[in-house]
Amino acid sequence: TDAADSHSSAVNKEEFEANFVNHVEFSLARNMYNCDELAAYQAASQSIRDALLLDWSNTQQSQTIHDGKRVYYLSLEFLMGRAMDNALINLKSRDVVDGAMKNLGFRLEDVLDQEPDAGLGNGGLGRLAACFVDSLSSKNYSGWGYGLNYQYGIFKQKIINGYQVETPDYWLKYSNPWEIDRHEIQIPVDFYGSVEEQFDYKTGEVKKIWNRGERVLAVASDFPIPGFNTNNTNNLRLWNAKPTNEFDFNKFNSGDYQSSVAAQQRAESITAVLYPNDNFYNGKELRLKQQYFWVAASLHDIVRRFKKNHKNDWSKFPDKVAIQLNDTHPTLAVVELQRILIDLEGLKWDEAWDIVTATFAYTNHTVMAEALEKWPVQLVGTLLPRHLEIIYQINFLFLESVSHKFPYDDELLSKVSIIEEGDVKSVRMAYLAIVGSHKVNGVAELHSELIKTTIFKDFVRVFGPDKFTNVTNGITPRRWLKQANPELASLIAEALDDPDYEYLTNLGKLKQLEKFIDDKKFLQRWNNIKLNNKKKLAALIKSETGIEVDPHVMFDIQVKRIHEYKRQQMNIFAVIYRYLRIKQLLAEGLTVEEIKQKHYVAKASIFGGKAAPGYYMAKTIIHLINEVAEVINNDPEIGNLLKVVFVPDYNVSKAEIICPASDLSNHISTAGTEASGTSNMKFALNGGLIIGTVDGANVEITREIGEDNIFLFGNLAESVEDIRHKHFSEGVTVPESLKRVFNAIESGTFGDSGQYHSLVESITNHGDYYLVTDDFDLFLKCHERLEKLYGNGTSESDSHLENWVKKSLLSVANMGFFSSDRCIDDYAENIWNVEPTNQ
Ligand code: DL6
Repeated sequence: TDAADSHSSAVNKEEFEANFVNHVEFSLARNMYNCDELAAYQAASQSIRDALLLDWSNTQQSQTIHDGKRVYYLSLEFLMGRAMDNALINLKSRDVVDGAMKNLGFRLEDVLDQEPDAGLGNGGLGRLAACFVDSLSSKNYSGWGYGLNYQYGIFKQKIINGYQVETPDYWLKYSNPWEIDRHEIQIPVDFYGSVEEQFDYKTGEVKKIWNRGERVLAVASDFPIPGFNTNNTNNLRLWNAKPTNEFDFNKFNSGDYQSSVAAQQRAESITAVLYPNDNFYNGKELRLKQQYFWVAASLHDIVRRFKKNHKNDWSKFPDKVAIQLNDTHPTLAVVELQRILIDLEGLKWDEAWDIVTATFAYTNHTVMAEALEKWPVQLVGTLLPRHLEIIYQINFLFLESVSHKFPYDDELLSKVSIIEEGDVKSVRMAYLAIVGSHKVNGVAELHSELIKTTIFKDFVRVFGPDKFTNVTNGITPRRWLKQANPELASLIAEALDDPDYEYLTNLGKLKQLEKFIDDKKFLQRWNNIKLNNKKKLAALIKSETGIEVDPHVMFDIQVKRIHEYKRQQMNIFAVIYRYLRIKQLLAEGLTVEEIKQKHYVAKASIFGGKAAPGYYMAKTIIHLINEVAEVINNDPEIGNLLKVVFVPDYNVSKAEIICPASDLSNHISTAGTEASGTSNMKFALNGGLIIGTVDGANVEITREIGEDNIFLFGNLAESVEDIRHKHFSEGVTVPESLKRVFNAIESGTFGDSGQYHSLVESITNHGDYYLVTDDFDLFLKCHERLEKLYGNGTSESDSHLENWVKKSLLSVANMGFFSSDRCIDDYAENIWNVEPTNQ
């Protein structure tokens, strides 16, 4: 089915084999007799990369000649995962390379397994960026990503004695065959120094001169991003920080050669490591340096490219350039472009500002207060003195316009001011991003409504509602269906009579699957694929943890970053409750079989996810899960009725095995806290059902697939504030069910209870901010309901097909909306004003 004709660079078997041998001998300086799997991976990826480069350079050339508008997606995180399998799929060359590798004496699967994940992101935000660059290429847009080439990506998580231990992820250990080092692209980036005023006698104006302090170089590494079924191959440009050749001559002359070199080496620390926080602002100076380094380099690159074609015709800039700010991390780009235009290019403030605001748009990914960036004025002023002045000027003019529109409303002025007064005067980055952009979007309908009524409500008054819009997130079906679940993707291709997998760029076609709803044979094939995927996950679990899970039991999965708002604690409390009940039923004389018949289906509760290294509560939750697993998995009475697993080091490659293997997955955040979620989409697209709260994109998933095909529970976002208030004024009421759980924890059933005190007390004594007590029984009830539908025991029974597998089929059939291709079209039409190029 690898119809490769639509790719000029599709891999040809003989050429690939010859190229492979050539790379083994001349790039790796080895020979075929001592070529191990790692070398085979490197030679194979270099051969595939050679093929990609043809499309890549043709694309860049034709985009330059065409001179259309280009989109630049600025993201501090691109959680790409592995590249080789994805490239083979998008080039439609997987079968060819599979055959070639066999001829060369290798199994493609083993070779693919050698590739380290490019873990340049924390979670949803970074993975979204990765899906977006895939869709930009696949939908024939001219679009580049800009980010940082961290030497250390997200840490590797080990579980030792039940605790998370972080180890560094030096993913570039064996060099990276997918990156093209552009040593010739070096952009100087300056920090510190001071601002000087110079009077220009000719114009009578005062010019601001930034006398820089430290300078570092931004050196580009490029990653070709192939599209599916098209030659369009965009570029992801990631910057590396390098020292300049300047020596600190004072130190050098005074004989302190060592420290002068050390200072130079410090430059590289800017891109050394990804900050491992998800949904949390931690205010480190090096992080602010990373942000400026990245946006300065990217903007100078963009401006240079613009000037090549358009010289100083600045009014055209927004017709040629759209820049999307992925969260507030790149907000300094707004200030930097204004600085370039007024200080370096000599434009007047207003003319420059119109260009800036027409160019930028901003995506918000969270309403959580602790995630919103607020950089201390003092820090910004020291690191970037000229930028701070410009921020003050932006704020001054903005507040002036607000007071024109709303005279005498001082309260409003202080509410919308970009500068927050207080003990630590700071720059509210989200406000700066709003003021500097022409559009602001949230990432799911509920979230986009919430930002308008909570954190940004005053800005809706100031700018009117039209500036605020929604683009519901999506995922790329190339990676999250074809690559992760080849068997299901192939069954769908067969069912849709679509041997070329065109549906992968037209995901609405999945709807046609509905006609198989009463086809028992089809449902059985569907269900067998699920079973095979569960077997693969069971094998992964066995190899990673030693725990044996029976693939015939229900797989109930929650994998995502560990966060109190995502409520893994509620899930593990429910597991404990179930265990206590089972023990009670056994004590009353029931057998395991009887319990399965009458009470509980046999299941494995599978968890995974990283906790930020400094997030104590999240680490406590991981520890509790592991201790509960230890007790339950070693209880000889329980059999396969209940197993608990924590899969260590959850990452993109593991998600590709885990998402296709769920019967049920958990998306159970406190209503109003999860902006969108994207793993909910990955699980549903792979035929797993969802248990979830009315939060984030669960709302739209429900609308698309139908409320009969999803299990929703819990208090709604609109009640959350009132409930919190009630907790505060009347205290928290712990339901009986949860009391039993807390008693078990406190009596030491899962090890020293002292280690869980803060977790339990955050609920019982500190206001239960995430509403665990309010949603716990609803969660249990919802489980009862869904387990009846799942059927007792085996997953092959007729009732299981009728009540469960049909829902699985209907979910997949209606998930077309959640392709990231749809998001990109939406952004293109409503925010960027760009059209696809002709291919
Ligand atoms: O939009 C992508 C992703 C959403 O799916 C998640 O719901 C949301 O939590 C996440 N937000 C962040 C915000 N962090 N910062 N900074 O990661 O975005």
